[in-house]
Amino acid sequence: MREHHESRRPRRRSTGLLLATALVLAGCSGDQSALSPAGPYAQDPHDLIVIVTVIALVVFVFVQGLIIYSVVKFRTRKDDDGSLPVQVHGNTKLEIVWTMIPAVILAVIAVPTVQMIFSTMEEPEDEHLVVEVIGHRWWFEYYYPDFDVYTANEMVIPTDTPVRLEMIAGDPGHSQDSAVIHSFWIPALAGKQDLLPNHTTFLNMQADEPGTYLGQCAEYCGLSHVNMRARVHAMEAADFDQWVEEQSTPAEVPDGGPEAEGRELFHDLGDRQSCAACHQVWEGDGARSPSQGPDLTHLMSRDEFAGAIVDLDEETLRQWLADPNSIKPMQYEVNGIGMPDLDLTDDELDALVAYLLTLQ
Ligand code: HEC
Ligand SMILES: [Cu+2]
Repeated sequence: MREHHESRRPRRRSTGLLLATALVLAGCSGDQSALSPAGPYAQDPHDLIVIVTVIALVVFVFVQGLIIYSVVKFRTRKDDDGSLPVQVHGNTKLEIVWTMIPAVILAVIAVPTVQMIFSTMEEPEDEHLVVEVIGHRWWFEYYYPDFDVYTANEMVIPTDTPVRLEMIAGDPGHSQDSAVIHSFWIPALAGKQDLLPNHTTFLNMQADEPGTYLGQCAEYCGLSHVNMRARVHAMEAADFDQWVEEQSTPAEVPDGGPEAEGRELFHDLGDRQSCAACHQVWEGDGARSPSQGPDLTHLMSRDEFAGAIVDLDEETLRQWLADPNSIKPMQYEVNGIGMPDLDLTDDELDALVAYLLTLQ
């Protein structure tokens, strides 16, 4: 029995290893992968990855080949008398050669790599769209300066147009000096670039085809780093123009019912902090301005919320308002980061959710 068990174990282990390897490799392509580029600013780095990998493979096969050759050729034979082979020291020619080869390979790879780093960041020559990306704990805010449009979590872009991201990190209502570094990465559309406090960084992005491209914050940024995702919806130019049109329209003011009650509460929660203190619902008067939390003017035009981690519907919205920490651990009580739990009553929740659902 015991023997039987022992003999089976290695086999099972290798099957597990094989499965694990297959799973890991399966993760290399698909919705969120630099190996499935969907635009020029992702295609060029991808091609560079392929070239570097091929060079590495050639070196690997060559070196491994030499090792295997030596192991086989110079193995201990039956008639071996146990004496050491001739010892060779300090062959200057050889040493220069095997120092030069890697140095030359690295120098050759460095040229396109450095060029690539610049080309993915410098201002595109073609007409392009500018989107400001602001990394907050723990969600991405997007501002379109050309249209004065704010949105969050889901960026919308036209296809076949270079998009220039101007990126910075910061938590509204807090000093820039307390902000943390984030990193914006939509692998199928662009390279990866850090968002820094007090310093703007740039990244170019472009989608060839309409679709939804997934990404996330790629730099550890605290408690809810894992809950900081991003997605990009790319659409044909006409659809994009329509989206801009909709986003530039002020929110409608409900004229009665629980929706109107919800709007009242949104602006006034008695001795608790009002929603409007942190969220903008732009009703057409004055300029739009950034707020501490995501702009909610057209909240319901988005698919998910809270850092693009949950589907946006009536039920999840209600849960978020009732107990935001149950969806996303935040630190509001500790350092004012994130969305506070406002101890809303059931009636208040009903009215607020009814109101939020009107923000199409
Ligand atoms: C102290 C500031 C603050 C107050 C007050 C506040 N929120 Fe928030 N809210 C936030 C922040 C910050 C986020 C983003 C949290 C995250 O995703 O990490 C958020 C997220 C949200 C979201 C999700 C938006 C999205 O696109 O991800 C909704 C909806 C929302 N709040 C509604 C409300 C409502 C309704 C109230 C009033 C009952 C309210 N908030 C009060 C700061 C606040
Ligand atoms: Cu982050």
